[in-house]
Amino acid sequence: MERARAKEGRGMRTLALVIAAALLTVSVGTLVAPVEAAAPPTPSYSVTVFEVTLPNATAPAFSPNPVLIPEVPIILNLTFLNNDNTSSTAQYNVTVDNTTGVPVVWTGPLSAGQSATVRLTISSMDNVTYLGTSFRPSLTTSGGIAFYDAPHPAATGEIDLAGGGGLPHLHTIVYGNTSNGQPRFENPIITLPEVPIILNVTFLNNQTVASLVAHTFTIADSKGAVEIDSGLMAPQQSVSLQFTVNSLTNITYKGVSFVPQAPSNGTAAIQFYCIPHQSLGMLGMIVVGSFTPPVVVPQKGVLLRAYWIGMIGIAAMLVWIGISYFVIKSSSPHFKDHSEHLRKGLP
Ligand SMILES: [Cu+2]
Repeated sequence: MERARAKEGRGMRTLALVIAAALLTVSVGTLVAPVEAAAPPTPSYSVTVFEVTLPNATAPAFSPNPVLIPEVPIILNLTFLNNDNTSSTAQYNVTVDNTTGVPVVWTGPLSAGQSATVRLTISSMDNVTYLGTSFRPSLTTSGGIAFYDAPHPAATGEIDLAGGGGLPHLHTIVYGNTSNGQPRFENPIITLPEVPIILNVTFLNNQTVASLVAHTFTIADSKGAVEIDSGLMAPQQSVSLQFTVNSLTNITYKGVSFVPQAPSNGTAAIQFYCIPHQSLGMLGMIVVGSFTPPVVVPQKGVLLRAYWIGMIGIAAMLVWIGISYFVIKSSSPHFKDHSEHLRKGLP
């Protein structure tokens, strides 16, 4: 009888040890297993590219060119606008070929005033995904992703990574015109992907020749003194101005640096304006980025894996307490089977 009981006690202890070891293994295994982090969302960047044939130009051109993206991977929302005068019958498009010369991205033909947006996931300069298809884009000699207007092959452009190496360079066209009877810049916001940057602005007075309305593209310093000025441009005249935007509070033009005027409403931007129509609201601004960094929503509570580690830990502890109880009880010399108690009439 005593021997059987001792054997039972040993069996109990062995069983307890096996269970404890199993639980410990599970707990440690769960703790050691890496918590997989969710892949960071891809940031997005929106830019509008105009294609226009400027007065006295022999071929249409893209603006801005290059299209600068702040980083890769990125989702580029590229809006393409045929910005020719509505009297033009030319149809433009944006096309991106793969390395074997097959067009993969194509906006379709767009008449003057029409626009289309393509959404490109640029994983790297060698990998672009469009409409679910990944391909290796044709690159320019400077390493940018090449695009062109299929019926007007002289119009070429590229998508480049801003930064790296020397200062990035952005060329853009700003149009002066009349909108709803008011003198206005057609595209009043120049978006820079980053600063410092060399900005080349081609200013075109897009009024009809018959209108006789002249405009300027002007940037003043913080005290209101004119620093960069196109001079009065007659309708359909254009001029290019190049300056370095070191920051939104520092511009270098022709070797002279100055603090540019900011919009009066306090926006972090550089204001530009038309001298004769400033008081009528012919204003524009240069900003940094319509770049949307990925939004990581902070989550309440704990990660599911951490939750289960906790639950398993608590369960393992409770089970271990229970096992300990039986181990201690069965190894005690005072141990009596409960049925023995009952037989003797004890509680
Ligand atoms: Cu004006």
